[in-house]
Amino acid sequence: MISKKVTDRINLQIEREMESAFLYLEMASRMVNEGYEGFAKWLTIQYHEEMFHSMKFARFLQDRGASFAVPAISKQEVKETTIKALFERVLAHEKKVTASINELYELALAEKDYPTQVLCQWYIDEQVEEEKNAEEILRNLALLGDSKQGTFMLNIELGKRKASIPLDFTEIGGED
Ligand code: OFO
Repeated sequence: MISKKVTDRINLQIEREMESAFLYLEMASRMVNEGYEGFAKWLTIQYHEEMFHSMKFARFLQDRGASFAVPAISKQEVKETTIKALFERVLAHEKKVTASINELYELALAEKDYPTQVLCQWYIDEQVEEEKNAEEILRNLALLGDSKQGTFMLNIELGKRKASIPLDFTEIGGED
């Protein structure tokens, strides 16, 4: 039986994952307005990934007989004026999410909740990937400097990103 403490903390994590989703959707919308369809595509896929992260937690709660509370997500403001600043925010945000996942893992350890510990390991791996992706984009942007042509080429490159997760949440199994 999952404890109320762990259930509440997972629900909080679901809220944070959905906030991430809405942040990236807002950023994607900004990129479309500025004509950068490739950056927008990358960020839109990131939105779907974050919704997947949320729903994977939700399904886990449901599989363990607990309920998931659909959070009210406030609008995520994006005031960054350059692509570099935008992706610096992505990286800073992912670092915060990593800390939040680690905190959940520590709670699962303290509560001797083994299934939540195993689930958290999936997210711990995922956060390594999330931070690496943002760092890679920032490294590329640093190499390009002020080159508009280079930035446009990176935009084309990132536009090739494909979703690696099921977009239909009912396909999320409790077994993965
Ligand atoms: Fe869910 O990994 Fe980003 O926030």
